[in-house]
Amino acid sequence: MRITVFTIFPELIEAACRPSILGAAIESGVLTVRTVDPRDYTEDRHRKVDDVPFGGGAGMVMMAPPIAAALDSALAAEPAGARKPRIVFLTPAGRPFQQDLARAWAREDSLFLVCGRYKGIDDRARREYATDEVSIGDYVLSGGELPALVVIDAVMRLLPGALGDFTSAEEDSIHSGLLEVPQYTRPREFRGERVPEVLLSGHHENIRRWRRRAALEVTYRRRPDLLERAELTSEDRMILEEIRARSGESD
Ligand code: 9D3
Repeated sequence: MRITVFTIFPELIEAACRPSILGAAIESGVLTVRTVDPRDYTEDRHRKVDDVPFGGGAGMVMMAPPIAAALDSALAAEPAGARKPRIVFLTPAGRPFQQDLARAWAREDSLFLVCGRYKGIDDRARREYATDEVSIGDYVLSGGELPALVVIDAVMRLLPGALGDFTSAEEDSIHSGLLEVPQYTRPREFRGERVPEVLLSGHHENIRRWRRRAALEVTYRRRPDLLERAELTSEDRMILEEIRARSGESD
């Protein structure tokens, strides 16, 4: 897969995408990340990429022409006959980026990630090019670069062959929309707290059941909204009824 990040801070993306940091996917060549700097597509002496907003207001808006020229150049450089890249604009007004999007995007050949700064990007660039628009959450950042890295990390770990010991099929079955179960490693006792006995038993079926119950319990308590979308078996539903009944007793 090829990911192209459009940013006026290429060093920020490149530093984080060094093979030693982003790991196996880049090292093995399954993923290549490159940057395109809209500043290199300006035509004025000052290489200006932003300007004051029409209608007034504080802050600067990224101009459409340098971004458009950068995108046109990268689109023209795509391999002949390749599938069209998704052109993703990172914006606070985008749809929430979630695991289902990461899964879908991991199947693409080429992704363009367009980062804004300041007060965002001239809306005409978005209307002309964006195939997708995503936000990574309801908090204000200073630009789309960290969100782009979040997208890269989430997609990268789903690429076939990216993680030696973890396939996306496993990810789907293990994750299934629930929160993670508590994990333990040595020592067996830490400040008087012992590791749950069942995990030391070697009884795989009991361990599987304990973990499933723990995942259902932690999800019920902290993120009950996730249970509506989770893939639940009839056994899960029975366990949940029990958890609900028990939590009702203690209220
Ligand atoms: C004036 C209204 N602001 C929107 C809340 C404008 C604005 C603020 C911050 C426009 C861009 C930005 C910079 N943020 C991003 O580009 C961004 C972002 C974010 O701030 N939070 C979560 N996800 C994302 S994706 C891109």
